[in-house]
Amino acid sequence: MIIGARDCGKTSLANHLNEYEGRLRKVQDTIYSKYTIDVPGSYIENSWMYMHTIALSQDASCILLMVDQSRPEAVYSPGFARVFKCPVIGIISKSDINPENAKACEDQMAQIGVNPPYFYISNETGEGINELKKYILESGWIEYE
Ligand SMILES: Nc1nc2c(ncn2[C@@H]2O[C@H](COP(=O)(O)OP(=O)(O)O)[C@@H](O)[C@H]2O)c(=O)[nH]1
Ligand SMILES: [Mg+2]
Repeated sequence: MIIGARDCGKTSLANHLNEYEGRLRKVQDTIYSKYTIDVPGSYIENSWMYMHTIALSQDASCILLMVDQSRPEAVYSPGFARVFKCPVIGIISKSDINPENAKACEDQMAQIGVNPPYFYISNETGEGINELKKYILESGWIEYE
């Protein structure tokens, strides 16, 4: 399950993980695909909607929690990551831009309660995507054909 603010790159990452090469769809709904649940950014940006994210996480084997390197303002409540029963992986997205924000993103991950290692990924250059896939596969949390 992929969570993060609007435009942080959730759907682009889901497309990479599902090996989908079609057009990038912008929708407000939860998108269930072969390997991913793509959660609307509004569920994260409005803390009163956290219950929806928590409910959806019942179907997830792990959470990919994204922080956007190009917009490092805090979007999650402190400690939010600790509500999930499944493992939470910290993803710092858009690693191709604003590298000066990397430290702020890692500080934010720690605030949210996500433990390292954090994965820097770029949907544009492909940086970090294979490493992330390998990490998830080797974890044994999901079956990936
Ligand atoms: N530079 C850069 N842009 C990205 C990256 N990932 C997504 N984008 C762009 O950011 C915008 C939002 O991406 P999208 O995947 O729809 O984000 P979502 O709203 O979280 O699902 C789109 O214009 C993407 O092309 C990335 O890794 N680097
Ligand atoms: Mg999206």
